Amino acid sequence: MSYHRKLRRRLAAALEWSAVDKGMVIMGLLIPLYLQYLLWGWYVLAREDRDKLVDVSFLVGIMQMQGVMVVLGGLIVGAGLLLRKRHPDLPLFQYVTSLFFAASLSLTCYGIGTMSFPVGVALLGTPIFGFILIDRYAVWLATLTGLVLLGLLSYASSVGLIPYAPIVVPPGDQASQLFWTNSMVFFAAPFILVITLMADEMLSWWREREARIRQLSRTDALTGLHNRRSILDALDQELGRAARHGRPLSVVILDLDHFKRINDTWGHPAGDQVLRESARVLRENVRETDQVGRYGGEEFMIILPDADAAQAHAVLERCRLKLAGAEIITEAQQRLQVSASFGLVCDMAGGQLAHVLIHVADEALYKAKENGRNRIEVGELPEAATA
Ligand code: GH3
Ligand code: MG
Ligand code: MG
Repeated sequence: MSYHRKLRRRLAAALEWSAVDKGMVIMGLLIPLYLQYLLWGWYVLAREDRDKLVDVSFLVGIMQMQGVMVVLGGLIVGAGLLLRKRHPDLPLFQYVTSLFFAASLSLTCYGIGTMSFPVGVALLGTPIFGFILIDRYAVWLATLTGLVLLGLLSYASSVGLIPYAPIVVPPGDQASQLFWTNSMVFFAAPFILVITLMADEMLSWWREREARIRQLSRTDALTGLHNRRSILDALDQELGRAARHGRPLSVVILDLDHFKRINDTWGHPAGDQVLRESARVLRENVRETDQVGRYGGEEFMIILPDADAAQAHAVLERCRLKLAGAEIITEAQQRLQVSASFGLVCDMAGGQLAHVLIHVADEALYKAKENGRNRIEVGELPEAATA
């Protein structure tokens, strides 16, 4: 398995993690974020032109607050480590961590302006991330809290109660403009990267899983053929196509002969193997465009598009002979043989209803059984239906 697929599997597994572990993921993302901001702060403080770029006293104040957030975050992580063992499914932990995430980030973001690019990215992106991973009510609560806080801060600065973006010294020259553009990208980048990657991986994984589930829901587990639902869907589709193009369509129901005897004599697992082998023989002896399904216990349906009765009969005769001639060796090294009886019906111009065709094929199958089994009988469509 490629490294990428492994990573996707691991990320997908995170969906099944306990509530506390999911909360820990949030803290695992938040704390490095604060360290990133602190690093930025130290870098700016170390610059000679810092007074042209930032309001140093506000920056130091915000950095102190971020330091406090890291310590608080550490305490929450400590609590998580304790809870993980004893109450791994405590939903409260997700609420606490996501609220802490939203509230502390909103306050921190105030420094660079509540209407800035990183705030927009975080406000839109984090709930997406949250909805994928954690309890949706926790995400709603955190998002609304963040919105209210940002709204209050914006309002307070718009009426002059507090300054807007107090860290930022309005860019005077090109160099400080560039500095602030780069800084905003630097603040937004982790959100963009993590959220885009996470969304891509999760959605790809869901698409893969959906395709797998759809495949499973249409496949018979024992034989790998279409299951009953799927072969009946295929019949409806092929009937529609035959009617549109005025082409013939043949339908066959076949039933293994004396199958109960095989089960009774050799056991159910041997019976299962006979079913698997029969399915393989049928699949290998029809055309690529024909469809084979397991219609019932030991009954199969074959749909042969574009085949009139004579052509279908030829295909089925080959299937019948191959099946009767096959020697099936069971796991216990018993050699078994099986035959089948076939009921065929052909709709010459594709205007029939599925249930009519099935009924006629069933009757032909019954006749094949009556006439000695291991044979093909062709059913006649009722007069009204052929008209
Ligand atoms: P006939 O020639 O008239 O069709 O006789 P038969 O014995 O084949 O017919 P019957 O309908 O009496 O028996 C069908 C048997 O198929 C009964 C059931 O136990 C068996 N069967 C159905 N599904 C499965 C399966 O998935 N595995 C196995 N091993 N047996 C199955
Ligand atoms: Mg049978
Ligand atoms: Mg049967």
